[in-house]
Amino acid sequence: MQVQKVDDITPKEFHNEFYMTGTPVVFKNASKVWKANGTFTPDWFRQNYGERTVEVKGKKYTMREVMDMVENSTEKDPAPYPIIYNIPETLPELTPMLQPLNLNYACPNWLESKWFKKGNWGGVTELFIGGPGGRFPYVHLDYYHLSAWINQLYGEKRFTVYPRGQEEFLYPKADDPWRSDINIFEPDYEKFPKYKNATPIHFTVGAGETLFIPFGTWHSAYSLTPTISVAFDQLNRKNYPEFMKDVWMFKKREGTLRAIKQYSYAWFAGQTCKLGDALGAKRS
Ligand SMILES: O=C(O)CCC(=O)C(=O)O
Ligand SMILES: [Fe+2]
Repeated sequence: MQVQKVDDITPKEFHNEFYMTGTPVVFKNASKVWKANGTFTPDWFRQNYGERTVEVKGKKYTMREVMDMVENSTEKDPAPYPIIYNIPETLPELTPMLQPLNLNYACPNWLESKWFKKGNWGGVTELFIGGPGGRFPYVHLDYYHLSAWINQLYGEKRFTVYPRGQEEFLYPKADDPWRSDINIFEPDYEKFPKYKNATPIHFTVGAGETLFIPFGTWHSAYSLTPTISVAFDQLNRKNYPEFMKDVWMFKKREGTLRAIKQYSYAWFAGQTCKLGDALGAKRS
């Protein structure tokens, strides 16, 4: 299997060929509808948001320091990865440059409705910054079975995805079954012998390209150059049943009463969004 790169497909074609079948795909220029496309560069961030701070592994950095770090990053001595800015909270000025957030493909997206924005279940739009040698720390499934949209706006990242159904080769952690401890760069086959059967698919996503990772797809990323990307998540009736299971499982950690409350809320929000879909709600 390979990950296809597509250009100018219609939303309907995307829906039928990739969304419904849960197939990862790279759009060559879906993010051209965003002002951010072509604008986001290290210098642009230095000039406009140079003093905006972010915490990485317990240490605070300014945007200027972040950009210096990733531009000086090497495979031997990589900058920390990922460096993540929560856009609505720390860089809200970027939001108008990311419209329509759904790129006219990630529709419907219940995370854009006011019902789910109030919830506490991931789904925040994030700015990812990295440099050469930066590895996402583990192979994983995204929490809450959300589908992910990763928009590469500057530089190149190498992604690895696994066809669905290879769970047993990836050894999900007992206490955190969304993650694996396998180092995919140097797998320890003695510890993880079944990993030999896994068939990772590697591919590069370059500036202007967008990667769609359907829920339930194990994946990881590796920064090849200084990179800037914007990631957002998608929820709708397709991943909603799995989402609800995760809501229960995660909220249960905070106590049964809280789980019941949150689950009920998410159930109600889901019914409202289903109705909204049927009535053709515009959410962006
Ligand atoms: O580094 C990346 O772009 C991958 C990010 C990712 O998979 C995640 O945040 O869940
Ligand atoms: Fe992920």
